[in-house]
Amino acid sequence: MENLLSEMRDIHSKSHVCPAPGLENAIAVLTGNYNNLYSSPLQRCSLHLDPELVSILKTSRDPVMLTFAWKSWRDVVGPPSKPRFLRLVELSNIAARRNGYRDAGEQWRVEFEQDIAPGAGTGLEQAAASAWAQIEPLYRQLHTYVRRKLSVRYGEDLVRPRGPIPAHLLGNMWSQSWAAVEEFVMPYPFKRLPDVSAELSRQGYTPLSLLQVAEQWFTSLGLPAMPNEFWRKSIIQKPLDRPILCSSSAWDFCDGIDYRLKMCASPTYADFVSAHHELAHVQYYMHYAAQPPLFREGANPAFHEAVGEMVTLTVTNPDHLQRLGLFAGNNSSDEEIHINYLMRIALEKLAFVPYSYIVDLWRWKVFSGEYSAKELNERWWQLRLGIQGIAPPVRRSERDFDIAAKKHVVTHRPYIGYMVSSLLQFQILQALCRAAGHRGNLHRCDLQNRREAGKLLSQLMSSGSSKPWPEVLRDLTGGDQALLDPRALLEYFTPLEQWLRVQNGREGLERWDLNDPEYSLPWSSAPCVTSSAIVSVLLSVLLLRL
Ligand code: X8Z
Ligand code: ZN
Repeated sequence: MENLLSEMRDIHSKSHVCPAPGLENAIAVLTGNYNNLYSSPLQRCSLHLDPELVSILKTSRDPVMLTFAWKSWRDVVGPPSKPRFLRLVELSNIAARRNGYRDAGEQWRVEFEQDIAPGAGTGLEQAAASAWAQIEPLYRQLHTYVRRKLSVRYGEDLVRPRGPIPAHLLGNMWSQSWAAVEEFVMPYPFKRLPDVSAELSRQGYTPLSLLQVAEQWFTSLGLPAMPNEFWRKSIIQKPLDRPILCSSSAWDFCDGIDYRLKMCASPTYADFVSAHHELAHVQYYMHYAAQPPLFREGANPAFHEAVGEMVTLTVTNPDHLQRLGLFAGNNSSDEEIHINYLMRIALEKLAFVPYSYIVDLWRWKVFSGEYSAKELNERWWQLRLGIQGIAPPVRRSERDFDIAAKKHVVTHRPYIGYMVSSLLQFQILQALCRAAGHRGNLHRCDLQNRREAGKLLSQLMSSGSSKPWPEVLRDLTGGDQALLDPRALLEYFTPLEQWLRVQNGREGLERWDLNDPEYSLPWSSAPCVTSSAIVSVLLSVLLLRL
């Protein structure tokens, strides 16, 4: 297993592609990578997933370029990963069965303590399906609206008015976050959301002052400041003397003193968000430090991320940004600004829910044998279409293995925790805002200085994984919520949902179905071909008779 994992990790991190003929200049401009223009043929093929291909997907608006980046990444990683992945599934299942589980999917799900006992049930599967059923109507409203705007931008031939959205047009390699197409879909384009990056730069923020603002948010709730050790040993800006991997992370050295951050902070909105998120992880570490080592974790695998994301939800709202002086010259009480803000959050977090569901739904069914090795890609695209409403930009077959485009799949890391956390962050936010006595819409809840909320958050984090998560949730919410309870998320987005329903108007637009020729994409017209083939055979028979 370790060998297979290491081979797949290498395929993922080392694969690179060559610019398609005719796109070299445009790619150089988009990615800032000029190797492909001036180097030897070998060096020319230097487009990696990150940063080049990811950034093409994010910034290009040319469907040919987008198709190139989307397809070429899948071409290089899919086929070599497939046999290795299949063998990994076999071995994982053998190991799981020796441990008394039906298959590796069940072993993964047990981490969430929803299944009653090994081999006894699939509680998490049911909980996820039921949560998705409740969120789907809201998601379809967002999908319908975004599709219409993309249809205006790219034309109805490419984005069918009643069809799925082509996967390469959503600004993300996996169509998991739609934040990069914000410019096409802002409800009130003239009511601009705060340009936090510009303000941070203008006001001369440094990596240190950015982190201090985040620290101050926690201390204002009565939570502890970062210890001296943290400030002494963390990396908060990109070192000049050596290369490092810049993705942000927070570290617990498990001695009750040493906590560190690794981040290449710069004065941008993304890093403002990330600083709060990472410090939330450190707060969690500090709070459960008194627990025995086994319990120094989140209450279940989704809690750590959920707490971090909850903090980013409350610190990005326009009221809070105005309080920090990062929303210059605008009136944060304008309702239209808040609809814009809700759209921004929906593109990031609501669009992500079905994606975070299907990655493991697919893997659970592969582990259990419900999906056979002969239909892996077809089944993946059935979920992509049926649940996400996304279609591939070019025809796919079983020679492709598109799910391998995602790192968590080839590194064999469970993904359902991201779905749980997508819902849980709203549950935690709702509970803290209630404790803080917040009235009115949930998306306008600003927790700064709310010590009652801080106390509750402290309590949640201090128990680590020493209590079953339902107890932790009960203590937090006062009783009536389950894991994967979407009510708080739905409450949060209510004003946007009402707005979307008015915009989308006509009934039935929220549908997509590749079996219906009216909705189908140019290359996926099997039903039309079949029916026209039948018609032509009938006509020939008729003509012959005549
Ligand atoms: O993998 C991550 C984090 C590390 S836990 C960067 N995320 C998922 C992804 O990138 O697919 C965060 C959002 C979902
Ligand atoms: Zn995190």
